[in-house]
Amino acid sequence: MMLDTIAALSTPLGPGAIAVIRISGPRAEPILHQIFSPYRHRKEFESHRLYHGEIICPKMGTFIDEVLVCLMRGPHSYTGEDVVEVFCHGGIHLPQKVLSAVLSAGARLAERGEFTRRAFINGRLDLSQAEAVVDIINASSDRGRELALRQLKGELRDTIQGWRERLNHCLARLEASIDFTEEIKEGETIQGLAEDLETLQGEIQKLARTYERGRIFREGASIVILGRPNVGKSSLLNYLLGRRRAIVTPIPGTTRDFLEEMVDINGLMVRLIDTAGIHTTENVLEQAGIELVWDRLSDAELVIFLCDGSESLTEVDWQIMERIRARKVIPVINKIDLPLKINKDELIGFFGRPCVCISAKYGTGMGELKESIYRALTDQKGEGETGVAITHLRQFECLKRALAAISKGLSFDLVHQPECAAEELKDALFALGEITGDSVSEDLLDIIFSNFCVGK
Ligand SMILES: Nc1nc2c(ncn2[C@@H]2O[C@H](COP(=O)(O)OP(=O)(O)OP(=O)(O)O)[C@@H](O)[C@H]2O)c(=O)[nH]1
Ligand SMILES: [Mg+2]
Repeated sequence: MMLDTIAALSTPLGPGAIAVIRISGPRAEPILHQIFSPYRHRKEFESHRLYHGEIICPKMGTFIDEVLVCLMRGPHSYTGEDVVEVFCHGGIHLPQKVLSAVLSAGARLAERGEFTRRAFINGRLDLSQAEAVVDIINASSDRGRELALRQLKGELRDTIQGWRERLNHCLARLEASIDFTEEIKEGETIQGLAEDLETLQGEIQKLARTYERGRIFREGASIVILGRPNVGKSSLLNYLLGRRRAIVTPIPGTTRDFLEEMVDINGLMVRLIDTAGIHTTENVLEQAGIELVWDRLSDAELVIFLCDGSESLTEVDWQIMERIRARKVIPVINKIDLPLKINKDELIGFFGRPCVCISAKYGTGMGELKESIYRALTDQKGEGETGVAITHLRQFECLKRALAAISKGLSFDLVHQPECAAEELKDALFALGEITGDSVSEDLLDIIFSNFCVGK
């Protein structure tokens, strides 16, 4: 039972037409009566209706702003408690004046994520949905937003809850076999149990494998365009960006430093990095630029290896290829508008994957390149997602722990050591419960909700 009433500004402070102040808790409605004077006299407010009127300072009785207010009585509100939202004029000064009035009428300033934390505690959201709320606010791409919305609808929660029910059933069968009686023969209740657990293990593994993709949808990815001088790296960056950001000239060694730009690739936000052409040089400035390329490469998710199709692969091309062999690479042949001299098969043979042919100057092959980038980063075609995916390291760690516990459980002789196996299944249940928040400590909640903004 939560007794205090919290309030916060739910929109960013700054110039804007409207700001929203949110109040939640048992005193939300009395506070509304104290600070709000409706233009049409009324004693009671109906839930989920907008009212027009004035905010009055509860101490001085002075007029603060003309506003709209809405009372949403619990449990039919975001937090599950009585909630009031005040829509006042935006700006820097005014919303703070309205908030001060609310606070002096008896509310306390909310902490980060406290509204959502209350929604979680009141069972309006599970923890995976609460995490999705932050992801929606922070989403920088269509795919990231789609995935967060699906998580908010409860797809991940439903999947996890289904698994917990099945695990609970397995546990019950194991426990029945521990105290088997005359009627139940030894081992009878656990027939087929190992197979059931293995099936479950397979499903959990499948979800765990979506983490890399989910993370990239949520956070985006870095892609380095790599190649020797003059192959068209900066032209490619410019084309994908849709503007002339990088200098392009026929002079090899035009790009000295690296350039980073955010680009939307089929709904995925990626950081595209144009680099200095790799070659052997005595020039200290160029050497420094080339060193930076290798630095940037270390934390990139994908490398676009660009070569010039109007020339054969050179010594330097081969040296670069050798160095990126172990990385996730898309080999790309540029300048296909010119007569081709490059031996495509050598490139395909080396990387063991198809190469994409483009003309960065004329835009040929860009659709295919974007599709390849999307697929390489997500292991999927770019036409909308199917199935649930996890997006947070925390969720991934919980799945790993559940998998380890099930494996350990299966390593026991289920007929003769059912107690040992049962202990492991309990651990697996606990780990899965941490994803939805069924089993979670206050400390963990503090960490999760500290990532929220105030007012959410
Ligand atoms: N014909 C043709 N020329 C291209 C194409 N792409 C780039 N070029 C030309 O190739 C030259 C080098 O292009 P850049 O984009 O500056 O090449 P870069 O790889 O960034 O070169 P550095 O910065 O020196 O490493 C320019 O003259 C471009 O116009 C293409 O698809 N076809
Ligand atoms: Mg360049």
